[in-house]
Amino acid sequence: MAQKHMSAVKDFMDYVTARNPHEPEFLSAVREVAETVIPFIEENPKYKGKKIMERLVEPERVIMFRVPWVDDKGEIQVNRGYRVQFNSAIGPYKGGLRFHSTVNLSVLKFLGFEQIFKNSLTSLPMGGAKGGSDFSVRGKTEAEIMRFSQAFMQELFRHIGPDTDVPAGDIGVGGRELGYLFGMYKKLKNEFTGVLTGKGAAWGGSLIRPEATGYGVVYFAEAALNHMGKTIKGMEVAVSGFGNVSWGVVKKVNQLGGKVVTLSGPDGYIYDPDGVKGEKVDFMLRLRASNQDIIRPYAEKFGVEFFPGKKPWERKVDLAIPCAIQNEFDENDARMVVQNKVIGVVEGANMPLTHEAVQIIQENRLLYVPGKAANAGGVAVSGLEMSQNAMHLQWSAEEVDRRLKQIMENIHRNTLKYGMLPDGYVDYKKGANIAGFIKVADAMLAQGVV
Ligand code: 2IT
Repeated sequence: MAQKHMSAVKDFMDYVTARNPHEPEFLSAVREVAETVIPFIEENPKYKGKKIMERLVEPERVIMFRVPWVDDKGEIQVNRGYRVQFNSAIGPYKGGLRFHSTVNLSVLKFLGFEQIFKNSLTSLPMGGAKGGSDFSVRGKTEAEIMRFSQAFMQELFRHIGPDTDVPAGDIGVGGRELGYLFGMYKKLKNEFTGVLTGKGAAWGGSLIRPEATGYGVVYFAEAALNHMGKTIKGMEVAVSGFGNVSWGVVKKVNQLGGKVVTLSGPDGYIYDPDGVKGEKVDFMLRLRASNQDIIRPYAEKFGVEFFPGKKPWERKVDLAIPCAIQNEFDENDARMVVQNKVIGVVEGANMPLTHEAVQIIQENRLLYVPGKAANAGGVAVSGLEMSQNAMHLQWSAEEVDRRLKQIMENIHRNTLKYGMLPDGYVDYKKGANIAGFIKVADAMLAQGVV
């Protein structure tokens, strides 16, 4: 980076840090974008001097609310609810809800900020948002999850709507939770509308939405591998997590002839040399529904090795796809992956790699694809669900999958356009940030200072 650009990035980061001093996750998401987008702005008179980045880092609105509910023992519980409505320049606010113990304002601002660029990349008209609560489904009963979800929607409902803000799922919010959230919204508003995506197929949901995030990750990985003259067919893949994203990745890797040999939880990882396939894939869904948040039962049921407290990145594989949570993959993991001659790392989760890990991977010229490009298939099919809801019809699974594949290949082309470096290496981070930025920035400039 040129010296003048470096100091522009530093000045901007000092400004953002001073305004958001206690938000490390948010600051690191902003830094990832600023380092690639500020030099681009500096070189483009159209964007220079318009304070676009200063406007972008300020959410249009943050809603924080009390979520009181009664547990099975009759005790009153209090959680905190949030919706960060970050940017609506290119469409209604859109982004998931996360129910997890680590949720706080910084985490949701990081996710909402990422969502602006991700949604822009899909080419569909969706602004950026994120929400959730510090509630964890771990150890909760079905009835407790229902009461909490209802209590959460009792406040959120007045801030969302099919043309205003359309939430979906994320960690801890799957089909079950979305059902309870949708039921309460419908009761309060007396309206059956497409206010949430990821709905069940029988009540307004899109086919393939549950699979979409993971399928999209693998479509993107395949496009990037093809660009290198390779294919995922025959490859061994290390995956972390065992939730929605991992599940979709496993299914699509299998379909394309690859093999996923690891899954993980907060308790460690399993190594399955035969590959996660057949009934093992369905078992992932049962593990998720058990609300225990551990992977060990997989090893016990299928007689494979379990490595307590370890991460899958120590395995010698062809490709690594972290699908669990932010910052799960650090610089030591990056060094291990480089040493093991892994082809690259494709992010299934949102920012699973730390800043230092990304640097090491890219410096060593390994393939690196950021989540905002690779996992955009989830929100893309959410966008397709909104279209189907607006038209009051439902496309076939084949139709949705075909459109998803097309969207991911389109994102790949677009990121390639801005990410190709003079030495032929593709900086997908740079490509995704700039391609995502341009559409939002153009819309903001057109709409004036609002
Ligand atoms: O991180 C994400 O892109 C999501 N959790 C999905 C958001 C959505 O609105 O489908």
